[in-house]
Amino acid sequence: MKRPVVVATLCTGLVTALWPIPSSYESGNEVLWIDGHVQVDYKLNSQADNSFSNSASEQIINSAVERTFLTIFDQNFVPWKFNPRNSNYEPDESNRQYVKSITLQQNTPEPTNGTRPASTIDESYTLSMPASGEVVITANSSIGLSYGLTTFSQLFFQHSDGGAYTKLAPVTIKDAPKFTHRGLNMDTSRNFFSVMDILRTLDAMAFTKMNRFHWHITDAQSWPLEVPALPELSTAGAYAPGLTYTPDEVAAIMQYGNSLGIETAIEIDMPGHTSSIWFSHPELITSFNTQPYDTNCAEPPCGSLKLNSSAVYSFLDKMFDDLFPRISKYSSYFHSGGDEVNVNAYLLDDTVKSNDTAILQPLMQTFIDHVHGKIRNNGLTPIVWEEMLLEWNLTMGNDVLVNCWLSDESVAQTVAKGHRAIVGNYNNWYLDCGQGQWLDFSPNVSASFYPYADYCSPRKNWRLVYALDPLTGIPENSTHLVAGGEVHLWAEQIDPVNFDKQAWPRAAAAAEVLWSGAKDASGQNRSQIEASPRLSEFRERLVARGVGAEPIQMPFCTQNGT
Ligand code: CP6
Repeated sequence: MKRPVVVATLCTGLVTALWPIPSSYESGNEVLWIDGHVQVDYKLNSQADNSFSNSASEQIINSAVERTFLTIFDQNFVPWKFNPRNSNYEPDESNRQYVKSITLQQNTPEPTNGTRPASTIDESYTLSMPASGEVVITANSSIGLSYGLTTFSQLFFQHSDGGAYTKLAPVTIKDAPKFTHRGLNMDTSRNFFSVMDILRTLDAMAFTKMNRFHWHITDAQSWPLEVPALPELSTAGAYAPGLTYTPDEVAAIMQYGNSLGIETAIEIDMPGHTSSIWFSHPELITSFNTQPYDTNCAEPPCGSLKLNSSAVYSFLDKMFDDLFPRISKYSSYFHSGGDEVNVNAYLLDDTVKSNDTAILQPLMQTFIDHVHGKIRNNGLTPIVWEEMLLEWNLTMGNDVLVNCWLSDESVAQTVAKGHRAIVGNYNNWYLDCGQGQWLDFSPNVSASFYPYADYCSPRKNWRLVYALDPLTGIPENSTHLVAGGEVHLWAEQIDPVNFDKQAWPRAAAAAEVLWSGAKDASGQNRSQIEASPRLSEFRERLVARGVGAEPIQMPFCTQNGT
């Protein structure tokens, strides 16, 4: 028996699955079917040679095309959900019009930045799908074309007979990101994640057009990174043999990211959050697991790199000389950490024996100058946590990106000092606490709706993520210094069992803010009411691709909507 179609206030019927929403999007209501054997042509509209290497571009294009068809035909089916795979919504099967061709046109040659996409890559694209079925996607880079194909795949729904169709032709899209830095921070120290867990996360990121993978690879609890020049780091510091990342695995992860348009910023958090180095090099660490912990660090086990030690500098040089040349093949960034350094730790540092900031601050300046010098010598751009700039008042080159996390005000202070900022305050964009759904029956909420006391409230849902505008409190003339933002998945209470449901679909809510901007065309905060069914459909597609994203609506909403 068919259920009657009813109109529910916050439940609208068939929507697109376009996520993030393109900057300009027009669609009609003609039906177009697609056949898995449709011709795809790639045209590089330039005489110019390019050293990015055609093979890298070709790999990006070929894998994007393959993903497009997999998404449309093989994975886009979620058996426990009914809409829009509900016959109520399926088009008449007679006289099918088909997509006739897909032309990918690259207007300019690939950026010439070694074997990886430049961080300044042009990610924009256009997509035209006339009702006659000749699809044209244009872009200035292979990543732009890949994004165009991702958008294209999101226009289609699977028919119950296994075919696929759109009811949205003709479609005209012109799309470009609002922010260049659209990231996700994954912590592989507190809990270990397999290479497959990370690759799956990169896939999900690319599906929502995120382009920076912040890999918080080490911390106080474990050191899973294999450094061949210092093998003892991981043999003593990993949770168990095998719970490590080999150089080949790190390279494979970074290269896979590049093929999806994602650059990886590896973070070795220093000088705090380093007590896992103690397992192999106790001589470099202030003390191990000092009690009571909260006078010495933010979270046990306490321990910092000594701040005035030549042994620490030789150790770091050895590590960087091994690591940086490998990183720079695939990325423009290295993150040197710098969060939550507790001055009391240095009372126990035999090279300092003081917690006086007047003594510590110049030592910290020397430390950051040394580390950043090494980073730059390898052609990489340094990233630091905000405390290095705003709490320690260090002088750093204005090439340094600042990872803000404490508040919106810290973003404003960072750009006021001339640095580029990465937004992601803990209230809105820390995703390691629960994401509960009950608010999807409520009106729009504002970014400050939840006080800090509710940090771990089950009410911390996708809308709180979506409501953050990265440009809050930023003067007009400084908005260009807001590079973008990141969501953070600290892993004290996350492991491979719950990672996907903590991350998704909330990370996608941030991804839309970062790609499309927090405000709509009329300058208002984007409507959560409009976004809800669209995100719900996007979530179904994440699940269909093997990502364990949480539901945000019941089938009731889309099944019985209009
Ligand atoms: N680990 C590291 C963490 C946190 C930070 N750095 C953190 C701090 C406060 C909250 C959540 C996470 N667990 N290395 C801060 C950047 Cl509420």
